[in-house]
Amino acid sequence: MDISRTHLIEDLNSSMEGQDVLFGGWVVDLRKLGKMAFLTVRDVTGMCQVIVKGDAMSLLEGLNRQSVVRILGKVQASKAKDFDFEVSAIELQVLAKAEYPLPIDPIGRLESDIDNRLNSRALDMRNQKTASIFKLRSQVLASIRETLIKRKFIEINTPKIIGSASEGGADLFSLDYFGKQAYLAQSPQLYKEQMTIGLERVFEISSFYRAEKSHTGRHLSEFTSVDIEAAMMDYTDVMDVLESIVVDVFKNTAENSKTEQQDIGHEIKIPDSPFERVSYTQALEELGNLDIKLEFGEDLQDSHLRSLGDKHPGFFFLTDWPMKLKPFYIHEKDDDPTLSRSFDLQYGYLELSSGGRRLHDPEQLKSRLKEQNLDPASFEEHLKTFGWGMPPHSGWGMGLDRLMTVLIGIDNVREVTLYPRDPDRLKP
Ligand code: AMO
Repeated sequence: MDISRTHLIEDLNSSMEGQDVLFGGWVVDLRKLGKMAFLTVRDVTGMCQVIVKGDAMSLLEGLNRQSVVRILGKVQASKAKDFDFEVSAIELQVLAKAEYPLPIDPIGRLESDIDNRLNSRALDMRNQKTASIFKLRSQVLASIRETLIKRKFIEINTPKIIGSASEGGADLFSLDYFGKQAYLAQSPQLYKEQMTIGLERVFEISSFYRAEKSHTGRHLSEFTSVDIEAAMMDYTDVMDVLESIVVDVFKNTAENSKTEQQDIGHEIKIPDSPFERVSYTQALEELGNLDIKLEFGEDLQDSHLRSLGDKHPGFFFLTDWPMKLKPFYIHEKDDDPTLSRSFDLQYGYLELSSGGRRLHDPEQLKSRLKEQNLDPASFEEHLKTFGWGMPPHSGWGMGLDRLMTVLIGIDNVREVTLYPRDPDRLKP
């Protein structure tokens, strides 16, 4: 069966009157009026009206909406108010029938809740709002890659099946690996640091895994992380890289996704920069002024972050966290070793990214592991690379799913993840 097409729907226009075109798509709407029928057909690029008359009418018998058709037709002027041209079908081929009724209404006339849409996720992609979210996600990924490659970062792929934890012991999914204990990577932390030895500036965009029993709009068991690591950069340098990535994402999508913004009903606004920088110590003061008293060294809980977020509603960096709250690989400050060269990027209360300068001295790293009750022996493979001329380096990891929720102004990562995994969802 020939399934080729000469045009995508976005290529068709009223100046092509009289021209024969061959295109395909799914039937969004179908109205029969006596001896003729009006079809609205969509492909991924657009929608057009098709007039069917004569012999082809018999093919429409029992044809449900959302079925896939291929049409050979002639472009002509249209009297319809929504279309300035239409296609008069010469031949119509039904390539795939859709069943009736479908589990969700992909036109979105009947609103389905998120669980029903996730259960029929592939069909949900015919909902233009959903499709636009994932078209935007693709633009965001392209923008991030463009910014990083311009800055001489090299894209890498690190293993997801690993023999020891990258972020310490908690929240690990374990699995049987030919009789040995293995884990799903929580982050590319150790590998990306190692790569600075020869590649200097690396990045990875990939799925990582956290066995957190969290039921929130911002936690997934499998999330997409954008990670960078760079030799000869301090934490403030990689904060600048992060800020330019975020600003570029907003600029590129604001300009190049007018249709998508219309479909999702949200206008993307470019954030002001530079982003505000608030130190942990300042944050404690600000909370103190709100009568929320915290001791130095206490972690900021969700409620504290919400209070800070009310004061700083957009993007801001929270910097210089106490060392005791940070993972073993983070470097202390020279002037005050109780503080770290580290940061989180917040959007209001929401943590989008965390990162910092890393320890690169093998002896310091070994003692830090012991201080944190981690066994240097299980980090042997990692530690040995630090004797091979490990440059000073810094980096960060950013949750792409969380960034997407900010970009499109919603508060559930499940909306921006194709097939989300959380403690209650393993299928489809
Ligand atoms: P961290 O654990 O803070 O740091 O993770 C970095 C960012 O990843 C996102 N994230 C998540 N998103 C959705 N669901 C989750 N369960 C989830 N867990 C984390 C967040 C978070 O800010 N190795 C360090 C980063 C570094 O220092 O380079 C790390 O993994 O947006």
